[in-house]
Amino acid sequence: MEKTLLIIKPDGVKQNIIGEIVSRFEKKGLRIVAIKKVWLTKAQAKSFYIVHKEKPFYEPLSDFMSEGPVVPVVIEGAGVIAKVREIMGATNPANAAAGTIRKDFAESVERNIVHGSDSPESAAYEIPFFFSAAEIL
Ligand code: DAT
Ligand code: MG
Repeated sequence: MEKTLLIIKPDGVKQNIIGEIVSRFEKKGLRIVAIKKVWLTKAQAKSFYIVHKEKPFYEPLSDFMSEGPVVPVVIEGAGVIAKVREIMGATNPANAAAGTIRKDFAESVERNIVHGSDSPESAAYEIPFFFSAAEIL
């Protein structure tokens, strides 16, 4: 079964909406197969987002992702990578569709509440970044 990595970013944790976000995926029939809370170091955040190392937003993004605890979540279901991206909404909340997580809660493109894997290749890097096989149930 397809799996993806979601992260509730520091702004989502601060807003106290972990349960609200997780329930949106459960209500769509997707299953939570792993979840934890961790506080990344800046070095860990940079390593997670290594694919963006040439982008102008790489440093501020890594600062933001290490400013407080985050909640990584592994979600499972048929077509889950695309479904989770749809429920999240567009990267920039100004462009996100009504009823998406980013439209409802994000303040800006820099602080946009959630991360979701964008492909099977990304998920294959991102899930083991946070979870061992024994933690995915
Ligand atoms: P997504 O998180 O929707 O997959 P992405 O992979 O292109 O988007 O970028 C990763 C994160 O980097 C994104 O969630 C927020 C930040 N980011 C992206 N584009 C940005 C921009 N133009 N300015 C500032 N931050 C940006
Ligand atoms: Mg991305």
